[in-house]
Amino acid sequence: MTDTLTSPTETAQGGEPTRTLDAVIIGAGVAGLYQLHQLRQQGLDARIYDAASDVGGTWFWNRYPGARFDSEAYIYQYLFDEALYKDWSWSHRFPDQPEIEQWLHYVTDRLHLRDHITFGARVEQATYDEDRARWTVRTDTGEVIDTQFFVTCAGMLSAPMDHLFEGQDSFRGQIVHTSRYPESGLDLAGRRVGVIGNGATGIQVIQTIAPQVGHLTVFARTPQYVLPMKNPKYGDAEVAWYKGRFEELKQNLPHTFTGFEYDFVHVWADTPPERRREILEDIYEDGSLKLWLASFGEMFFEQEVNDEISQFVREKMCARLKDPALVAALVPTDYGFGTHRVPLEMGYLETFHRDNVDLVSVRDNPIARIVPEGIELRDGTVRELDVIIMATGFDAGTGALTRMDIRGRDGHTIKEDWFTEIRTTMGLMKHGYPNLFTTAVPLAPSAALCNMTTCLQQQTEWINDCIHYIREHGKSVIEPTDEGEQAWVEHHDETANATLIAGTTSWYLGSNVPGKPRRVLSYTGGVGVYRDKCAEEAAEGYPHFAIS
Ligand code: NA7
Repeated sequence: MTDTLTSPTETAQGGEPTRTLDAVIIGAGVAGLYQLHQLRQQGLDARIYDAASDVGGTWFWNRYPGARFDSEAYIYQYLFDEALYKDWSWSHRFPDQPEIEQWLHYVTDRLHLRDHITFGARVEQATYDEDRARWTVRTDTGEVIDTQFFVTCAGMLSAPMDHLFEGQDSFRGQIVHTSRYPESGLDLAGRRVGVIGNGATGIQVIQTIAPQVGHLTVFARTPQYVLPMKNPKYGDAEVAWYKGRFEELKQNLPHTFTGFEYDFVHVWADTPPERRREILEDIYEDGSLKLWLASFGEMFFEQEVNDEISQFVREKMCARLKDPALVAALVPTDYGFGTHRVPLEMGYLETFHRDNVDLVSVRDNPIARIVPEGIELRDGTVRELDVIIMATGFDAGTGALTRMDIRGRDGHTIKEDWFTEIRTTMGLMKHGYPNLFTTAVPLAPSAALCNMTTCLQQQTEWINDCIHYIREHGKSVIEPTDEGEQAWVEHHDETANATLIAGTTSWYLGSNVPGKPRRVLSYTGGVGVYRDKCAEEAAEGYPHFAIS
């Protein structure tokens, strides 16, 4: 373990460091907390830096009305410690943000992590010094950290798309992105509120605030396939039931296709047509993401299967909508079910039947600008508003790191590299950036298609084992080879391009960010397969990496 006193060594860009560490971790969310715990357990002087004022990551920032899980709480869990799992009891199947935030406080305190986290410090810059084989990491609070390992646990959906419209600053009312919603909330009672966006976030906001506001105007562009959530309260019996399944979940979750407890058990081709409908009806009634993640796997690969399942979901949605204009604006017809992120909802569609709610389809008449009074559309009409809530999404997977200045070997910068082409080695490292480890970045399931706790535990454990291996073998530096990275990128693309997702347009391919190179962000070979490939790489002594 190195000393945390100021080192006399010069840092990469000159100047003495204010602190010397073995490992800097960015982010005190699900991944960062567990990474810190593991690295400290193996004896490293590791520290988290986080711009937030407390732990939580995604669950710190996303405190908008209605924010909640749509993974079942008992699987959105750490499974490395049975007592940690069993000593926390969830109140609902899909709890809300305040409870999730409290759970992460519980984890932090149980693992005694708080003293090893610097809050309120955003990492802005990091430079790799090849001669010293060390990183210099700089924060916006003036800390300069000299570290051997640099691990980013900065979240896949943490860089908000919050400056999208001309005139945003001219708005006379309040304007807020969902991931920057104030902790004290906003007073919406009696006010004219506009929500831009109807992705998973917008849907949660819309259904929650509609009864609270004076008038709600929803600006929706692309319709979403939605599934109704069933969210029972958990009493002692339910809590005992899921806790009793700890071992089973621990064995099962890491090996399913998406890190959920359920998997694709039905095969369309082997199922008689009348039975298919029964299966879909049955799974639909579960009130979870099961219809998407555990019905017929062929829906991701075969257009005809996808067409039939899409039609099933459309029928369910249409049956709940009274007005053909709402059907036209809210029910998707030009992409297939499951090829975009599927949101769970509670009364979202019925919200549009309320007298105080208006739907403005901005597909053919887009938002032109924000003006002092509200939102102006291309046809010149202005919707007057007191509050605008931007549920406009994130620069997913890459944004957290491209918004920092990260400089690797030979003048490589993450920003330039990923604006040219998005490449990683298994989403865990990147050629040109020795000793930089990444989580929740592209080309791994944790970039989108995963129950995040399952994937982040696996990634941080892989990183921890890798660092252990290097130290145990008397080595100090690891970096993926160019050929190794190329092999992973080719495998990723081959797998992704076989899916129907590859032909769509959403944040899954970075299409929501101007200039972002197009690539399916998430590895689509499955969580279990990905895990096996990562484990194989380690077991074989990291053949796609150079270690020195
Ligand atoms: P999403 O799913 O990226 O949704 C963003 C929404 O904002 C979506 O409806 C967009 O419409 C809309 N949007 C973005 N820009 C505009 C403009 N310029 N005009 C009108 N509408 C716009 O983000 P979420 O936060 O909902 O969800 C992200 C993930 O967080 C989610 O999948 C969960 O995993 C948690 P578009 O679809 O682009 O037409």
